[in-house]
Formats: sequence, C-alpha cells, structure tokens
Amino acid sequence: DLELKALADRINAAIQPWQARPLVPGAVPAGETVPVHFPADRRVRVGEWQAADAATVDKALANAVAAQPAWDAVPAAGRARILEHAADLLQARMAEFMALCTREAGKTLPDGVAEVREAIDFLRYYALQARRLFGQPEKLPGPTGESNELRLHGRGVFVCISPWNFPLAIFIGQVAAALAAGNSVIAKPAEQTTLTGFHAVRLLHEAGVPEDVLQFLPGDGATVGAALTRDPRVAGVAFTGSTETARAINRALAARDAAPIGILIAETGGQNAMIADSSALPEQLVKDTMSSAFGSAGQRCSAARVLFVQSDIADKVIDMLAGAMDELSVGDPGLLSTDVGPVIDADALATLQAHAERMNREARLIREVPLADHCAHGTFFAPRAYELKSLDQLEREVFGPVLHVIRYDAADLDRVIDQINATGYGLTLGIHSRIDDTVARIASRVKAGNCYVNRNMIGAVVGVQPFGGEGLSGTGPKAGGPHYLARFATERTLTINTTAAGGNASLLTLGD
Ligand code: UN1
Repeated sequence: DLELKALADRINAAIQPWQARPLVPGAVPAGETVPVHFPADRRVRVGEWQAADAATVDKALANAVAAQPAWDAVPAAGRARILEHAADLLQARMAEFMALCTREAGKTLPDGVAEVREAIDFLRYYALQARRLFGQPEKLPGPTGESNELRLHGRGVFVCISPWNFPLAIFIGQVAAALAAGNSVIAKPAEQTTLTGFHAVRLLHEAGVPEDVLQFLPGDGATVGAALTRDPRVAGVAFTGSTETARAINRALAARDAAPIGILIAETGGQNAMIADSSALPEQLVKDTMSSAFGSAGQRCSAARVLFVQSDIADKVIDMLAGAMDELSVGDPGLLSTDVGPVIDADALATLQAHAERMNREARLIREVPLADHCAHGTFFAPRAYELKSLDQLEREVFGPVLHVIRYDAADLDRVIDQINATGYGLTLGIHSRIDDTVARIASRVKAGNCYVNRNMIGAVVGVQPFGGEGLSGTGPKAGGPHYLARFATERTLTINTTAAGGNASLLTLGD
C-alpha cells in the first residue's frame, strides 16, 4: 500500500528531539528534565520533557478554579465547535501524531492510525453528546402552576490521568469529555507518553480551548498525581490505569476533609477470557485470538489473557495457534511488516520476564516467538503462549503479549463461568460458538462490560461499542457511550411557581 508506505517514511524521518513542559499560564516551571528514548531502540533519544514542580501544580489549580465558570457559561454548541475543530486539526496532522505514538510508545503503524482515528472519534462524539445533553434544559412535566427543568453544568475542576497504552486516544477522550461538560481540566499524562500528551494539549489550545481551561501537568504519580487528587479544589478525576492506582485515587479523594465529595470515573484492568466451545470455527477462533492476545503487544486492557477451549477441539486449536505464532513478526514498530512492537519500558519488561519464569516452571510452554538480534537494544518481550491447568495459576493481570490456554470439558462450562467471575474483574469477554443457547448462557452469566461473539475482543468503536468494565475493572460509565458525559456534570433542577403573586415569569428566561 503506497500511501501507507509514504506515511511510514515520513514518520521514520520524523526522529526529532520532541520537547514537552508544563502548560500553566503564569507559572515558571522549575521541575527536573526527563529524557525519552525509543522503546524499540533505547539508544535513540526521542526527546525530553520537564516535570511540574509543587508550585506549578498549585498555580494550575488556582488557574483552573478561576477559569471554570466562564467556560461553563459558554453554550454547549460553542464548546462542541472547538472540539470539532480539534478533530479537523488532528486529521490534518495524522502523520505527526502517528510518529509520536511510534517513537514514544513503540506503537506499530496500524496501531498509530487507529490511535489517531479513535481520538478524532472521541472529539466528534463528545461534541455531539454535548449538544444533545447540554444544549437545552430538559423541561419536566409537573403540576399546573409550576415549571420544572433540569440543567447540566460542569462540576468544576476535573483532573484527567491517562495511560501510556493509548497515549492519544484515551488522553483526548477523557479531556474532551471533561471539557465538553463544562469543566476546566488539568491533564496529567502517563510519564511514559508525556510528549504525545503535550502535543495533544497544544492542538486543543490551537483549536480554541483557552489555556487556563485546559492545563498540562507532566510528572510522576507520587508528586503530581497525588498532589492533585488530595487537593480540595478538585471536583473529580477521570482515570485509566491500574486497579491499585484507582483505589489510591479514591482514597485520596475521600480523605479530603471539608472538601466537596469528589467523584472518580475509573477504567482499570481485566483478566479477560475467550471461551470457545467445540462448535467454534477453528480458523476464525485462531485469527481472533491472535489479534486479541498479541495485537498492540498485548498492551490493551481489553486484550485476551486466557483462552478456555473445549477439550474436543483443544489439540487442533493449540497446534494452529502455535503455527500462527510462528508467523508473527516482532520488531521495529516503524516497519510496515511488524505485527508486534516493544513493550513500553524496562519495568514492564521485567514484570513480564518474572511472569514467564514462573510460567516456565508451572505451566506448559506452547510457543515462544524467538526475537531477532536487532531487538536486543529495545524493551522487547518474546510473545508466548502457555497451557495452564486452571485460572488460579494466574495471580494478576499480565499486561503484555502472553496468552494462557486452558482446556475444559463440556460438562464444566458453568465452572469456567464461575472461575472467570471469581477473578473479580469484569472487562471484556470473547465467545466463539455457533450454538445460540451456549452464547446466551455465557453472555448472561459472565460479568463483563464488553462481550464479543465470534469475533476478536479488542478495538471497541466509539459511539457504537461503549467501552468499560465493572467490579475490579472500573466504575463506569462507559467511555464512548451515551451516559459518559453526564457523569462529568452536575444536575441542577429549577422549579418556579408560575402562579405566585407578582409572578416569577421573568425568571423563566434564567440562563437561556
Ligand atoms: C485500555 O486498554 O486501556 O477496546 C482500554 C479496546 C480499547 C481498550 C482501551 N478501547 O481495545
């Protein structure tokens, strides 16, 4: 594909020293400088960024408080137009943002395209929802002589803490929703993908978001994240990342004495299963399992971690999986031929290696994809698949290109369902079966936010497949769904006695 090849060449030529810093009007940031290296070759320096110091965090909060009422007073259509303008700018700068995703996060080119497209979808979708929900007050029927209406307003200052695995899409999704609802926003990117976040914020400013309404605070969770979430000026936090961090944020919000009760919108991890019975079409099952487990180097919270396969077809499916894994190309994410790029950093690699060491002792290795020599300079983890006896052998979410396969007998399907539910997570679920009753039984009993039947189990489409989990996987509401925006808002009911002496009719125009 010539067009994609030209794009790839531009992206690979774009090895420039990117820079990022806090974006806080009136502050003179004095934090330390952090270098950024290409995950596929740590010898390549991609850029550097300056972390926010405590005084900059404080100034950002003061700015955000001061700026919010005027932003909330902008009609929803005005806020929506700015987000739509940002979507147009992003479309025009696709190659630049793909380059950032590849160089900073190690994303493959197809993943980079998907990333930019999803960010654009979030901007347009939340703009649409803002017009629908915030455009007009909702008139509510009531007794004669009274008028009742419901209006939505921004809650105040919203902090958006985003993950490195979708450095543009989820970053922009959270920020766009909080802005659309009339909040001022402080965006704290994942440290690993600060450069991408910085350029996204600059683009939103260029589209028309005032600089004090959207501020950018790079830094680590302990310094910047914790300072924000314990501050009484913060009305709410949108967070995507680990379950442990979500709990810590929840505790910090709750511990703020004399502060408004803060709300948390969290999307966290999963222990996602694919269940395949003997009626599954093996070719389709293997293709969908491969993309769900190894796509994006398994670094999606939606990824398939466990394949439960009915014993009757297990040997055949495992053979086919091993064969498909032999075809995987692991390497430079800037090459069009690459299927699996590096993992995000040395910590992620060490965690995966420790898991593999345990699995090598306790499980049967189905396949390990050998790494080419050039992978030695990057944080590459060889994709692998293991056969386990039981789901209990997995302690926690394994965030990388590792698939675990477990056989089950037809009579044990209910036990499989119970085991999946017993993990406490409830994010994605895959079902491969041609038997409608089986599909219905599994889908109705497994607690999972997103259930996919006879297809892969990643890549939820904004506005069409609202995404998010339950239990240990998150609080909801679902990102890219019709209820997400309302959670960023507070509701105000206005009730007027229209028969009162002197009449309050003039009030009816309040706020219009
Ligand atoms: C995440 O990986 O943090 O459906 C969540 C999908 C993506 C998952 C995003 N929207 O695969």
